[in-house]
Amino acid sequence: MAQPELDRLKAELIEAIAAARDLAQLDEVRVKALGKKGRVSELMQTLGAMPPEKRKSFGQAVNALKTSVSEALDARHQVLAGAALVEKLASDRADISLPVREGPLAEGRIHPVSQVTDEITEIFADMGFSIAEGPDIETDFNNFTALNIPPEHPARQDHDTFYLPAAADGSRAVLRTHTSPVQIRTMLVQKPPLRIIAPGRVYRCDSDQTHTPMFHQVEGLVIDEQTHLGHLKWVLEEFAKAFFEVPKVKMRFRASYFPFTEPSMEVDIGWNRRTGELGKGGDWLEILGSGMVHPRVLANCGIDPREWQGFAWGMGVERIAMLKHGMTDLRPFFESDIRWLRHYGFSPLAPTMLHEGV
Ligand code: 2NL
Repeated sequence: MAQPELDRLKAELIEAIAAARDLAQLDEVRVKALGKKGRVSELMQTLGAMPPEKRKSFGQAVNALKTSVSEALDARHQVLAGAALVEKLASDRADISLPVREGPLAEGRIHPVSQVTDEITEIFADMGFSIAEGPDIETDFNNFTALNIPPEHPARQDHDTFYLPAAADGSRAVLRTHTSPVQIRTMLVQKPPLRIIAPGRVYRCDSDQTHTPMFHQVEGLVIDEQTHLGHLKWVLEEFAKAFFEVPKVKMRFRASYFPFTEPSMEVDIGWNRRTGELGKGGDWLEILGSGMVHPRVLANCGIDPREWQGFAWGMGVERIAMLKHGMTDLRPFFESDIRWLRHYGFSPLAPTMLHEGV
């Protein structure tokens, strides 16, 4: 190939470079010219077959062509890249008015059972109670016998107990039907005075509109030398004011029966059926059961009832959550329906509202 042909090729390639409208087209031109099988590379490959005297000058000419084409490609690349950037800046706008998408901490919700358990526990913790926990699978002694519910006692039937298969010695473990066994365990290993609160899951073989086979309780226990019914009433009144966030609460202590307390009392708070207000009004809502610890229960736990006395109470977490938050149905607590959770769940970022009314 002679110089005029090389010049023509150069002109042709330079024209193609100038004609490239964008970076993709320019790259096509680059590959066709300088790529492995491109026009310039093809010329380079012909060098080997040339006589040495021609090879040198032709090689220099092809190299010059290659340099010119490379420079033209670079220059065009700069122009096209600049134009591409200008276009991107013009079209690619960040919409800074777009709201930030909420992360898991803002979008997740705390289940009402967790929220209400924490609120109850915190109120008693503020009064000086310690939190005690125990296993869901209990011995028959801790769940029943120690609590003055011997094997033939009719209250065993009321509890609708889930029994585990009998062990080799004939003993049968149970799913605890209340969190009282946690208090029994504490009394068996700690010396009084005691002030403990026992939150947790409990199980009863019962399932309908108002009962689920698993639910939650918080129980409380005070053991001291002189502690009496007046202390029980004060503690529960302070609790009701803090929990229901009211400065005053109308309360009623109604005589009742539990095998593990004597006397036993159910506690109601005032309720205005029309407005839904809690703490006042002409109607009553039961919130918990309570009483003075039965002397036999103390004796069963190695505590001398002539030296010590105490009071205890127990409340259902779902029930008290429903009262506070105007929920009408128990079942959605355990259905994991995201719409219910969004509606009734609590934001982890919301400040706590405890003691507002106190
Ligand atoms: C209720 C009633 C109650 C207790 C629980 C208790 C525990 C010990 C000794 C004596 Cl170790 N009592 N707990 C006392 C009275 C009532 O619960 O209706 N709960 C939902």
